[in-house]
Amino acid sequence: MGPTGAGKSSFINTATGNKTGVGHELESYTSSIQIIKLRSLEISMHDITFVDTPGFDDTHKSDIEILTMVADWLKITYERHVKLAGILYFHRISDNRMAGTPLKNLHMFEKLCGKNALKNIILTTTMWDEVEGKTGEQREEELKKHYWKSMISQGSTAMRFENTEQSAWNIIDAIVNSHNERYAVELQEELVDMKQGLPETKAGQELYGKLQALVTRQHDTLQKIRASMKRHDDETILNVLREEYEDLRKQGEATVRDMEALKIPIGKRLRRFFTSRLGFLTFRRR
Ligand SMILES: Nc1nc2c(ncn2[C@@H]2O[C@H](COP(=O)(O)OP(=O)(O)OP(=O)(O)O)[C@@H](O)[C@H]2O)c(=O)[nH]1
Ligand SMILES: [Mg+2]
Repeated sequence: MGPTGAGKSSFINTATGNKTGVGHELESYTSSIQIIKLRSLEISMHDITFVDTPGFDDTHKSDIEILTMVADWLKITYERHVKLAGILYFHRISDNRMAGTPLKNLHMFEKLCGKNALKNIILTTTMWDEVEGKTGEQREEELKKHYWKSMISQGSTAMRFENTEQSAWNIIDAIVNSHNERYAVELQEELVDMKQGLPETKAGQELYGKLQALVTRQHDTLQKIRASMKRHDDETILNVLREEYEDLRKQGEATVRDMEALKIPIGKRLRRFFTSRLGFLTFRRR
């Protein structure tokens, strides 16, 4: 698992010698859960099943759609008594800051895993060839000291993927050879054992909180744009503001749809604000 473009599919391809499923555009690539099976003795002594997931912040799918997809797969496999041997969580060491997408992804991932499964997680850094000098090591230290600290203290391990077959297998072997007990991820227990709906789970709640905050932020920004549109008469500025406004309004609409899909209550006032074109038309008339 991990953000879009972190190198999840590339890792599996490098390990298995497969050539498919890697993205080369700026857009996210893997759009559904992919299963890649490796029979014992092909490369390893064990039967290994790789599960490739689409990253959050996909260009085509909303976070809700991705979480629903991952949750469905985790639920079905757990109902069949299959537990994951380990989870690799991918992070690009070439990312120069830990904000927005990578951070949001990590929070969601932690919620989805829960405590027990953290022991079988390898925080895998990629894109080492994209960083120069000591930059990679410094970022790795920063991740271990700060963002990954609690996961590592609860048993997760950090490893580097150096984009070679050998390096991929060092990481896989760390899981296969550890003989750690297999744990259900918390989301599986919540969905199956506790019979919770996705919105009630910790991962669902994490997304819920994010959506609420997003709607409020969009609402505030739109209000500000509205006010400045009323003040400025310059056509160029107005056009820029109109574009920004329209962009936000579309995002707002999509967020409202996501919240409805999760059956999250959203205030009537906010729903009307995003779904009606009234506000926009009012500016046009000026
Ligand atoms: N330079 C460099 N490029 C890499 C490395 N690993 C992956 N890439 C490239 O990064 C891009 C994205 O890789 P993917 O494997 O498709 O990423 P993903 O995590 O599967 O992305 P989604 O399917 O969108 O969630 C591809 O163009 C890869 O060739 C690496 O270690 N170094
Ligand atoms: Mg992929």
